[in-house]
Amino acid sequence: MVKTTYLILIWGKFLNKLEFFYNNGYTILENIFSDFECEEIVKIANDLKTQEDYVPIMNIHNSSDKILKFMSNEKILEFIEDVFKGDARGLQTEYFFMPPGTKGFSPHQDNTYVKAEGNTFVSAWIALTDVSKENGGLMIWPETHKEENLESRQNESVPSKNQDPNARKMSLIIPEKYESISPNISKGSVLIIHSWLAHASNDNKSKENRNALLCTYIKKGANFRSGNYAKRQSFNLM
Ligand SMILES: O=C(O)CCC(=O)C(=O)O
Repeated sequence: MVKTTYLILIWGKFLNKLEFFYNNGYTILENIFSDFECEEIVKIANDLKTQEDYVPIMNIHNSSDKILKFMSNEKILEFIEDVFKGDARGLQTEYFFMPPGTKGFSPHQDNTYVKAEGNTFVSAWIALTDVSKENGGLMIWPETHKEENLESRQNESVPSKNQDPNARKMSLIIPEKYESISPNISKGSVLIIHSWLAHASNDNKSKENRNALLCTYIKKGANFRSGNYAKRQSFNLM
């Protein structure tokens, strides 16, 4: 009986997260990875880094089975497959070192680029260090996913050192009624982002790297745009 009550409580907690996600366009899955696991991923990325600068590594899962396994985490997949109501496959990864002074991404919606239909595409942004507004944490505009495809305008100044070359080219035009928040996310926790949620990142004003791994998922069989820079490809998870 105690066991059944416990299971119902856990189930209820999980259902609430899903409901929260549908209403707000995001949710945070707390403490999914240990400090040790996060540090292992940071070390893999640092060892894979070949160039002098800290430009993010696109599709880092292609160079490391550990990262593929990391993104195949059972709790993340369980949540995402509940959103999809079907099987998930990997789509893209990007590793961010974000050293001190790096400028953040401009506001955008991931699905502007991926062009997936309905609930068939979701992003999971994994904090590998404790993140806040101060050190480049994400800025999100809750409920903007309900607007679906918003317009963007071209930014005037584009270049930014140690950043994805597309990170600051365009800025989403977000209706004034939405307010942004910059949630603190602890190392090893995961921000699940709806395909149409408006988000950006703060500049890193701290003295340390802001390490994070973006993992994106597509529902099995769903269509998507591959993209010239991201070169998305649906792949099997572990
Ligand atoms: O990690 C970041 O600073 C932003 C990542 C992001 O928003 C994205 O890749 O869509």
